Amino acid sequence: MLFALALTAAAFSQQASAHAHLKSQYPAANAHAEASPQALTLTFSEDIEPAFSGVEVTDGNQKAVPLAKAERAPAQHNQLIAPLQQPLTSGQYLVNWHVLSVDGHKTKGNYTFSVK
Ligand SMILES: [Cu+2]
Repeated sequence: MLFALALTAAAFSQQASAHAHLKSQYPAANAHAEASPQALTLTFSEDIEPAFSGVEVTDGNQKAVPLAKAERAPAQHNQLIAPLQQPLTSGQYLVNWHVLSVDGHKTKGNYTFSVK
């Protein structure tokens, strides 16, 4: 009984201190995409607040790539989707993301991918 309670408490405190870390993304980090994606999709370890979360992309010349405002996926609150306003041309891209997780913690990071 005590053991079970201790386990529950441990699981709960781990949950409470978890931040939104980037779990997976499309196109994948370091991927060489065959063609331009229609949107960037970032999936986090925790649910996020879309109003305080965003994605910026720059090309190989550090020029900003036009993106529509990133939205949280309607049925998956840990997923951020940033539609591209025009197809990406061949080259290397840097993705900078920042999110506010529902527990109130901010996290950010970046990764690159390229389009053939
Ligand atoms: Cu947190």
